Amino acid sequence: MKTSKELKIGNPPKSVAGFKAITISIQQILQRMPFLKALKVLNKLNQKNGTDCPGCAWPDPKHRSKLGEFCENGIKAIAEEAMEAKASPEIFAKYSIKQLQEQSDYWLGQQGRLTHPMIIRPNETHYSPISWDEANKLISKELNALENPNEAIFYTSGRTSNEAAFLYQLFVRMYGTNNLPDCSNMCHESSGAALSKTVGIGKGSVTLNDLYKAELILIFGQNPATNHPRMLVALEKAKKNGAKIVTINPLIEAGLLHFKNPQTIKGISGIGTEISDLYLQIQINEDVALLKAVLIKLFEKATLQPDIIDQDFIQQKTAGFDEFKKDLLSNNLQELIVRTGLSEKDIDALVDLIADHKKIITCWGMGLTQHVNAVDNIQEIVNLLLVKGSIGKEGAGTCPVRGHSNVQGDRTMGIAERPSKKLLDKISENFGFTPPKEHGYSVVDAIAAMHQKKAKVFIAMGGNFLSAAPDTHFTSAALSNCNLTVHISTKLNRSHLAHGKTGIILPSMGRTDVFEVNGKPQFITVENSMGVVHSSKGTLQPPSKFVESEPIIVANIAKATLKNSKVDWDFLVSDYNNIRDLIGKTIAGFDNYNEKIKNPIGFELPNGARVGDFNTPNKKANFTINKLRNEEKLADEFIMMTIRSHDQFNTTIYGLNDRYRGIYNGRMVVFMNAQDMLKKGLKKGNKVTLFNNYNHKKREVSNFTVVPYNIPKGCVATYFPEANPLVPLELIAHTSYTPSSKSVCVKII
Ligand SMILES: Nc1nc2c(c(=O)[nH]1)N[C@H]1C(S)=C(S)[C@@H](COP(=O)(O)OP(=O)(O)OC[C@H]3O[C@@H](n4cnc5c(=O)[nH]c(N)nc54)[C@H](O)[C@@H]3O)O[C@H]1N2
Ligand SMILES: Nc1nc2c(c(=O)[nH]1)N[C@H]1C(S)=C(S)[C@@H](COP(=O)(O)OP(=O)(O)OC[C@H]3O[C@@H](n4cnc5c(=O)[nH]c(N)nc54)[C@H](O)[C@@H]3O)O[C@H]1N2
Ligand code: SF4
Ligand SMILES: [Mo]
Repeated sequence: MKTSKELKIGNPPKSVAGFKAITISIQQILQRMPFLKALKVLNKLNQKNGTDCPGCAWPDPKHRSKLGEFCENGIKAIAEEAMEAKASPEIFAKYSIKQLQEQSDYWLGQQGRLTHPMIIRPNETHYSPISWDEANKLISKELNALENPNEAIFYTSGRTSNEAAFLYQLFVRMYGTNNLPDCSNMCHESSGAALSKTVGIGKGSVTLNDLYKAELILIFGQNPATNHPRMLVALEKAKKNGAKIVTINPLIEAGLLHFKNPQTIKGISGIGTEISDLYLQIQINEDVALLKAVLIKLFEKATLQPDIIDQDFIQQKTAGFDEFKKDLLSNNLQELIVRTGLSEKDIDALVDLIADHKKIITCWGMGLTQHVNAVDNIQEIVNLLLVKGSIGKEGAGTCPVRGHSNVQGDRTMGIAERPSKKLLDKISENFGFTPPKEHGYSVVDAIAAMHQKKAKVFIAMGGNFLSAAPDTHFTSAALSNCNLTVHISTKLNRSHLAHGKTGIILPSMGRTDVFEVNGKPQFITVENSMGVVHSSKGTLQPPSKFVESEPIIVANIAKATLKNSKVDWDFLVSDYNNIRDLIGKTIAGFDNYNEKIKNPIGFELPNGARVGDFNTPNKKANFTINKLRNEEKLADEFIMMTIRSHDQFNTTIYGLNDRYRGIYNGRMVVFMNAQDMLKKGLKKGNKVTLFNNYNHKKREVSNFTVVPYNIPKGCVATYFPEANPLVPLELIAHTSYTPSSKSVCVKII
């Protein structure tokens, strides 16, 4: 990829995937590795007893396609992880930190896999190699020098396996803190908070089979063609079975219009499926207004057709209905409709579909979870499902579509800054120590604590904390304040360049790497977005003999750090079955883990909401009263959402195109409504600065190119992470503390 090419602004296509997805995937992988290596890894990708795709958390169907059970972005994820290039010590000797900081995220990724543990000591300009032993000693020394274990922070990103995550949280709690912020804090935390409170489980309730059986599927704030491409295969199947699909999204996302399935001859030859029957181009963060308007209209309609509401379900299974309905009806319907920016006719069409169907699934992504009132968004969705009795039965329920391939598993394994009493009791029972009860830092708290020098050691199990977090410059200063930063990583990224006084990078194996302990091949396990746990093993030789697997990295840090540890870390990592035995004893649903995992399609974890068993304190599904968006926006401001392009996985930039939005060779763009552009005297291709003034602090990014786009007036979109310097640390969702990175007020000049 030559970055010197000029930005090209074209038209978004009317259809996605098809033959082009295949050719682009092949191109991407062959740019990064030889043909035979590519064949070897793809042959096992998402197959039974094969390698779990390191991309998103979309589940695998029971029957796997012979044409390959993966998508274009799965191939890109594999290509990026298993690429031939190596970020070896020579690269670090050649470039100083300052020089590396000047490079793009794309360039950093293209340097290849990390091969050696590296260190940068106080006042040094370059990273240099260090032995594992020395690195572990140094980490242990810094951790043990802290006055209080709460001065250390242990971040996790969602690619980490169940085994590594379990050991990591155990080590951190034995060390003495619950400071376990996780990438979910920036992602589906709002879903977890809303769903635990309302239906008693912080995960979705549906399975793939439910999607195939649904009559109506509502897709809120999600772009599956890019972020969960095989979801389109499931949606295609649902449509074939008669389901209607409604999309609620400020942007027209091409993949939600029309899909040509590249896993079928029909799709390759150009015949596809219309996905959305109704497309509602809502104003950013007015989903609560839409849901309230829909519910009011549904109740109006029910006066003539009472059976469109499930009275029996409401009576037997729920609590709080009367208060909810009273509050709902106190809203002014016309005001709600105006807020959404939608026509009443479109809202009526949605109401008719909801009234006419009994099996409804709501899917959602970051378009709902990253707002100040994100938890309200999801709770209002639950209200709708409860009114319809559309949860706890086949073909109906909640479907928060998770991001990272094992983000749900990491949480299940106990990566939680606010752990449940049940988990802590089990840990205490099984491991003979009293784990800390005090809540730890979430991502935003962790940044504030490092900035205030209340936290002094930062350790990251994967991820790219600096680029993923809000308020990039503030976060960078926070990390640099630390005495020690440690990144357990597969690839070089920007977080490594905002190191503490001492910075360490520990090179980790990834999903595609094959590994043995004492000559015995090992596998790891993961949980997908629908609560199915299955095994995964790699097929490729790791990039160097100095690269270690995550469980072994954790065990060695734990061994070096903990004095008189009651856990035999060497025994645990001598065979990963030993770790799974302990998980089985500690985490609900994992009894007989080593037996159950032998099933090539894995096993389903218990899920009360799926069967209508609501594990809330009152054992009912709870209606809630939810807030509308109430942040101020000045007349000359826009609401900005930060979204993903088709050529990235979070902060990993695969390339500079976003072909489903017609963008080529660039990422510094701002998508704007043409009428807004006219009003501001802006033309396609103009360069602008975006800024805001939250809490009287100016945050700014410049040199963004204006792109006219089909987006509601008053709304703009930019790419994450380029626009993250504009997201204020303090703009967070209530209850979940998730950064509000989908509704940031900005001015444009
Ligand atoms: N290829 C690829 N796959 C990925 C990722 C990746 O970066 N690349 N990331 C992974 C991760 S960690 C995650 S969490 C998921 C993310 O998957 P998505 O949730 O699909 O991610 P986003 O790109 O953030 O897109 C959010 C969508 O929400 C819409 N939206 C924004 N604001 C609002 C709003 O107020 N209301 C409504 N109704 N819609 C809104 C946007 O227009 C956009 O279509 O994908 C995962 N999969
Ligand atoms: N403005 C804005 N900000 C956002 C978002 C947004 O929509 N808008 N989305 C948020 C969301 S949903 C999420 S999930 C976060 C993502 O936040 P993170 O999970 O922290 O970020 P990633 O970009 O996924 O992390 C990529 C890095 O992980 C490392 N890595 C990859 N695979 C492995 C592995 O197998 N093992 C180890 N040890 N390391 C590995 C590599 O070094 C790579 O550079 O970002 C959030 N930030
Ligand atoms: S849908 Fe997600 S998990 Fe499946 S192959 Fe594509 S990126 Fe990988
Ligand atoms: Mo995510």
